[in-house]
Amino acid sequence: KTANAGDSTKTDTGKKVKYLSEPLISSIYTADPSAHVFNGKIYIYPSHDIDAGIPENDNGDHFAMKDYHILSMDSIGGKVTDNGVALDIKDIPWAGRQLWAPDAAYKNGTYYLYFPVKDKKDVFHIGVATSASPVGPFKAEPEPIAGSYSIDPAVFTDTDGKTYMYFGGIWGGQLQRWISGKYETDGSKTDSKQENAPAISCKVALLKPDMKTFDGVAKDVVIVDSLGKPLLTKDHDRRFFEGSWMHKYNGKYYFTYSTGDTHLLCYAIGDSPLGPFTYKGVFMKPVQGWTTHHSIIEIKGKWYIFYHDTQLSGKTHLRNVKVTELLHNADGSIKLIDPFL
Ligand code: FUB
Repeated sequence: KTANAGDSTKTDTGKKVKYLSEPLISSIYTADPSAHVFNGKIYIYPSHDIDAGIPENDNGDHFAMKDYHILSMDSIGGKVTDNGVALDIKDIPWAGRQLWAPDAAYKNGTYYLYFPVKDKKDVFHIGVATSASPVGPFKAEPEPIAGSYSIDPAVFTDTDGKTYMYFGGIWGGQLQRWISGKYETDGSKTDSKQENAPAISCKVALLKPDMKTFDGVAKDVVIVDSLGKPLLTKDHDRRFFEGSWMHKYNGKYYFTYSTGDTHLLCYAIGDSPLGPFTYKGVFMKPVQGWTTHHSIIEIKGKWYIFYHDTQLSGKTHLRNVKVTELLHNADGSIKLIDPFL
């Protein structure tokens, strides 16, 4: 498949539009791009979307991915290389199905790939695999990270060297089934069902220096409104759904995430990587396709957002990753991005 710069297409609403940016690669479908700068080069850790022939449903069964390919580029706008299979589901001893959005980190000569996958009982956990190369191949640990559950790991190393993992996603990501501390097999398919209660939070865990284990039990990433009150379950335009990321800008911690069924990317700012975070607003309008998932990096003094849409396929489970500049305003707010011109 090829994409021509400036292609216009019909969105889900039937309106003709032009995209803000073009797919980074069109030889395979890629999504959920977690970008990092290692040794001055850009590496993108995406999901590798495939058509497994599974009908679309609210559980996300149609996202039936089986391996990861890591993309690399020397600079924004430069050639994008697909570095081939970095990890295959068949080489993860505990995995059942659905390799979803991964992330990566580097420490002391080793690259760590963090990945969510359902175990053989169909319960999502997060695993870790290691390699001496940023593009793999990666070797998976025999078990998931103890105390991990749900999806969408996002790993952030602070300027003091401490590394945190943010994780979780409601609905198909199963986070709502862990409210009691144990997985409820017949639990809710969506959220807590308590409309006026605080929304289910993303989780955050400090990683031990080995980068493979949690240092204690994961905690809630609390998002409050301008009055200091936690966002509520019914607040679908603002509450956390999935796809978290963390970046630090001017000494403040920016927790960014997707609102899922309302298709927005939002941000909340805090004074600590553990929060609480005050909701600030939407920074990206809905993309084409149901899901929206991003990462944010700084390179050569500029900030960029990596994201995905469905420009190449028009199908929600066959996505393509993109990049565009992200601007912080003088007051610390993020300039709203419209993925369509
Ligand atoms: O790619 C599968 C799932 O779709 C991800 O885990 C979510 O964040 C959403 O993008």
